[in-house]
Amino acid sequence: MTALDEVSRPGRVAEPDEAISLEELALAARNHALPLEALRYDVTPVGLHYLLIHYDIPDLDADRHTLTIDGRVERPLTLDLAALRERPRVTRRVTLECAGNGRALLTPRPVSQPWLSEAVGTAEWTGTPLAPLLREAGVGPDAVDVVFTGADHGIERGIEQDYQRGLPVSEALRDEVLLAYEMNGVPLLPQHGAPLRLVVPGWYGMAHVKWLTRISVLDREFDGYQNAVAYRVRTDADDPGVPVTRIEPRALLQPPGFPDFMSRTRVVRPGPCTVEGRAWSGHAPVTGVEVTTDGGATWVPAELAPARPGQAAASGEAEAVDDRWAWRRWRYEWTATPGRYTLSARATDASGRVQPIEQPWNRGGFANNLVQRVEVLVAAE
Ligand SMILES: Nc1nc2c(c(=O)[nH]1)N[C@H]1C(S)=C(S)[C@@H](COP(=O)(O)O)O[C@H]1N2
Ligand SMILES: [Mo]
Repeated sequence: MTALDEVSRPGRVAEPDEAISLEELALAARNHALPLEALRYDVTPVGLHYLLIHYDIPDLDADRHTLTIDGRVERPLTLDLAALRERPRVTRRVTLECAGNGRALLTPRPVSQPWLSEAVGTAEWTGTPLAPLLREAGVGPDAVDVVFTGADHGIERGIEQDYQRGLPVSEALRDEVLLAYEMNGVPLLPQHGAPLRLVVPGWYGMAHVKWLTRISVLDREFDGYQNAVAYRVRTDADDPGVPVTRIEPRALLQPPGFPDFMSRTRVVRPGPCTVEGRAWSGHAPVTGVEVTTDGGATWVPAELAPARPGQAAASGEAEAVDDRWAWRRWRYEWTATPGRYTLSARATDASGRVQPIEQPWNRGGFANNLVQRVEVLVAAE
């Protein structure tokens, strides 16, 4: 036992009737989700985008910030923000989702940031592609992983660390991976990684390292905490598990009608009711969304909005914005008759993955894409 262990908790799963603790509430109050009504926006307004910060937002000065590329490269590089901004500029519309989304709804509940179903958002990220920079630095033929280091520092499960994530070199060299300095056409806000973050389209949030200071190429697999200990799908504490990578398909409903303050149950008036929402997957394009209004007894296809590659950018970019990695809108016309209902939607993608209706449980509560349940009361005044 070290001194740090005294203030740091081991990973654990809640007891059967254990309520959410003040520690979990403290995390939830810092790290907010997307208000579900904000699913109405194609691009999530910056302040409504979900947030996940392991430690503290670091105190960084954009004018003095530098990025170093080193490790197994022929020519290590150090660039400031001005140099990065002079490089080719690209905007991509990308849906980000936290790997722990849905955790608090699992039984038993893994104790960590207690997300419900809405740790998601879509932004237009502007920056410069990473691959040309790595090629300029000269990635060695023996490269295995690329490690991205953030300026934030803390302790997790007794281990003091800078936030660091390794990415396989083949993923780091994908055309779509960006070093982003703007979000929705404005400089990154402090909470989203200012002045520089990584964006890895298709991957769960933990890969998109914020407050980026260093990129190091390794000739071996990165064995740092966030890859080797956290972010692994394990059935029990001794299971080495498999790494969390790409986003599993998910559909969310923009809850219809209006809510009760405490229960969040929706009240809908009898008659025609448009049930709509968004669906996404980091593996392959979404190919279908089905809706149930009877708690899962019957599923009916929703209408999926066309994928619109090349649509005009909300960020005011002259060039068309690539939205292959962004969520798609879907809708279903429901005729609501008085009664109580549980509404759900489930997404399927082109890889054949379908959202499960049984919880995909694992110890960390990762990549859980169990269908959302929205309780609705259809009642006249
Ligand atoms: N440096 C650093 N990068 C980070 C994190 C962090 O705590 N520190 N959190 C990660 C996680 S777990 C998620 S889900 C996303 C959240 O990005 P957002 O807050 O911009 O939505 O950032 C990722 N990048
Ligand atoms: Mo996350």
